[in-house]
Amino acid sequence: MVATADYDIASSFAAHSPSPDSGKAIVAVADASSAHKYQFIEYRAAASPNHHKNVPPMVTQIIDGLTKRRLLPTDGNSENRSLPTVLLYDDKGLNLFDRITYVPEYYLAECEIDVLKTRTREIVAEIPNDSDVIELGCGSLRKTQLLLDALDQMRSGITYYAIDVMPMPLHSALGTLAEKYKNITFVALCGTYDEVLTHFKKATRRKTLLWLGSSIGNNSRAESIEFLSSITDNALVANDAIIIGMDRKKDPDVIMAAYHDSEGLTNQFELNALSHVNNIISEYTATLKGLIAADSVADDIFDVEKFCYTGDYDEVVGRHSAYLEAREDTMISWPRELAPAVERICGNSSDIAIKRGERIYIESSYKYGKEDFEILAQGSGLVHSAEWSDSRSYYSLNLFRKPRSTMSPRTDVTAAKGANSNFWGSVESRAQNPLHLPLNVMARKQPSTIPRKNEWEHLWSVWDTLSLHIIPRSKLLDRPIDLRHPFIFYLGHLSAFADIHMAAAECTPLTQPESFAQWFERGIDPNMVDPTICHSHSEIPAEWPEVNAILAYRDRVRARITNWIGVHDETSGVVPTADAARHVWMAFEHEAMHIETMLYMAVQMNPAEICSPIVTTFAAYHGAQPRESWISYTGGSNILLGLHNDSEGALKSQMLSSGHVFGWDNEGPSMAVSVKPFSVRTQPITNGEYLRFLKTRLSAGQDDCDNLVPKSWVQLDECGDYTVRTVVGNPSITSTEASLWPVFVSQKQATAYTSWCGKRLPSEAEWTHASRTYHLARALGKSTSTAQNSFGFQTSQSVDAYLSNLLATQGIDASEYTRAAFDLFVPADANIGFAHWHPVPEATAHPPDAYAGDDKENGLPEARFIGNGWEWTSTQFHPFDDFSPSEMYPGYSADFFDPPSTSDADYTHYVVKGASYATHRRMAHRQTFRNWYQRGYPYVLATFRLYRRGMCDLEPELVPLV
Ligand code: AVJ
Repeated sequence: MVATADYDIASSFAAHSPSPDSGKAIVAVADASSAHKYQFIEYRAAASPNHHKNVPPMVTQIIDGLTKRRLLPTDGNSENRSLPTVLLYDDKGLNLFDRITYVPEYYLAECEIDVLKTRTREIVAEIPNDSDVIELGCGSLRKTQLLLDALDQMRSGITYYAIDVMPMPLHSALGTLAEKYKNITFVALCGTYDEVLTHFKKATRRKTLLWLGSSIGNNSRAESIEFLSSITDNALVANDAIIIGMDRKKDPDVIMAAYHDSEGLTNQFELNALSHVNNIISEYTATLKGLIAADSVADDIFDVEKFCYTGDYDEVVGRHSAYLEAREDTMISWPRELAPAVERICGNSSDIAIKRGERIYIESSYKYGKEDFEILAQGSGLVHSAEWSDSRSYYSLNLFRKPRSTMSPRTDVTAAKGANSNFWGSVESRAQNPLHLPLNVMARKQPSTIPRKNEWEHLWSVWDTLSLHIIPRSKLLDRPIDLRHPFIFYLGHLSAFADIHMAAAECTPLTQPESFAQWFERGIDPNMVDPTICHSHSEIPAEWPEVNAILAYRDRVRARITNWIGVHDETSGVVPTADAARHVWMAFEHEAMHIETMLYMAVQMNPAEICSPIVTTFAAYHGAQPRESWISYTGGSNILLGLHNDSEGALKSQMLSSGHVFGWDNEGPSMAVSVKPFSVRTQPITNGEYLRFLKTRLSAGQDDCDNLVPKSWVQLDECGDYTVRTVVGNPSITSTEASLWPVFVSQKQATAYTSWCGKRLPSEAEWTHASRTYHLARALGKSTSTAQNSFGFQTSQSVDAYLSNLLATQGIDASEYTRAAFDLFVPADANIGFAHWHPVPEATAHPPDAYAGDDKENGLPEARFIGNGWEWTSTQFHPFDDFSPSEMYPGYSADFFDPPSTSDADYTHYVVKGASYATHRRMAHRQTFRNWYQRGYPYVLATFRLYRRGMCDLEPELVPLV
């Protein structure tokens, strides 16, 4: 990790102290001339006594980098010698960099200052009174002061900490600041981030970390995730925030100009690293000779004159790389005194011949796109909760918060740090590769055939947040949805259901008390039209057991699960039977589904009684309308629905095979259907659009309006402004981003809307075909670079035809994918698994970014079929042909199929597809997962989008009425 914000070479020399508290000395700096002081806390471990005998780490790194050629992170296939980036920042380098921040081409500095100036109120709103603000690195006074000005005026009780490995920059910065801001307490922390930051874990005050200046850009994506992960784990508690300055992906010419300024400052700045190397080496050689550095004869290893600076921008990766290139053949000759060290590091100490044109890598500057913010957040256990950017969207400050709990698996960066991975997971993991797709579309990590231990732990932490924090103890007997039991039932239900299936998997007795398995086995879902109609369910006890007794039971069941997973873990080699694995999967997905049920029940509580799981601010909405776009599909006659290889009967008594995918009984057996040409709007109907529909109906004097008001809304006043229900607050539909969220309604309400505008809901088959085709085309389009793929998506083309072309470039027969139940290629920034605790604006509702780095070159309109909300279909919930109910849980689906003779008008349950923000990632990825609800059920996190028959281009009148 390059020590950053405003760098210091010494970071690399600093020793790492194992315990943050060990070498700590508090030195209060008393400036005699002033009453205003700052505290100076020393965290650096005392220099080790035999330090001088060892080769300094920086010298070692220099030798190592110059003697070995490496594939640099994400650098394709060119191997280069390299120098540590931090070498750019000696005194001269710092000065040059400071001058760079004033040249017009280097827009980053100006943009950051612009953001700090224009968005001050929003930024300060995120920093509470009596909290700590901690800057990583000792920031430039120019921008730090902008923030401190505002904090000084608008906040009280703020302590500002600056961290640096060297004392001098701290003294000079804090000396000035402490003098200027009487309202703020200043503390200097001297040490590496590792040394200093753990100190804050114990702090009781709220805190906001600042990592400004696009310093993050010097680290590869994997390094950034690794660094932020460790901050999340070691320095942050729930609701703490980190604000990171990030340069956005944009027009490559703009970026190239920033790193090749006309005044030639960047050139001097980069080349200065070579002089810095010369200084470090000759200083060290002098100490070996026993001379004082100043007296030594220069032993320059580089002939700086023979090098020039070159840089290039990789648009796909989003990274500028800087190199020092030899202008003619030259030698790196090691001083004699250094020979033993060089020999030890690389095996021989001969001079290095550098050929003309060879490039030595020195620096990367990574740029970020919209999707990258989410990948970074989720990969490091954070929630991306705000972006403040300048008017051109060139640069942004991004606010990330640590949530109380998360279902996002951390990114495994070990693989990504390897040399040749320029793909950082913008498509999530998938189960199989039945189409033999190119490896770069495949995720690094395959999902396991049984749920992993950490996935269970994620489930449990989210469940506990929901059931024990969001819903206060005093409300556990409440019943916000009268078609459901009180909350407390579900507290017992999850454990009882899991226990029954674990007992079956292990052929062992139920966990004590066994009565819990009876009372809590099955909940209720009565018919809404006739509530006396209800499937069989548990008899509820006269009085609910004590909460603590239920929690103790929960813990015993969890221990049992942990134990089973430990025994059958992938690495253990103990393979379970397919039956046992199915029981465990049922327990897992059942629990995941109930998290969502509990969430939408909590959403229906009195908002004043909900304890928010994370501090969230909703962005203001300025009235920009969603950008409408439609895409078409040709369809076909042999499109397969459902999972074909998970027949409970056929797998009985077999061992679980690797790569096996679990599905519920209603997902099989697979069935071929045909789909006629159709078109679909790329984004679902938003709250804003639905509100306009409602108002139109009202003004037309329609009397069904009460039934049309979504239960996901709360009416504020008679004038008809509404807010949207979430567990993190109730944002207004007219004045916040909630206007651009998909609306959550019942299927009846959805149908009222579609018929009002002359469209319809999709069938299950259409939805399935649309989503899997689209997301595969999208992923493949991204991975096959424009070079290979000279054709882009044509607006008049169908998505399936476009996909066929793409597949053909890979030698894959297009008909294959309509027959395979592979996991969906869910974009990594999909709002699933509580990436956010609320919906987010539909991507296409944003005005197009200056340069989003999206699928621009391929021209495929952006759409998301997965995440935010489930989607209603027009398909009645019937079994597939030859369905047989699971023997392990016979009523799971069968209890909800209406009798085949039911007339369409009376049909109760309809299929819902996709995933909401509260849906577990595993289920969100499984294209065959089928959900169902009664069509009048208004509480589910389900939205809808418009479909119509035929291709868009054949139907020129296809302009939506809204
Ligand atoms: C200080 C890392 C933000 O990468 O843009 C400026 C350094 N290098 N010109 C960047 C830099 C070349 C800068 N950062």
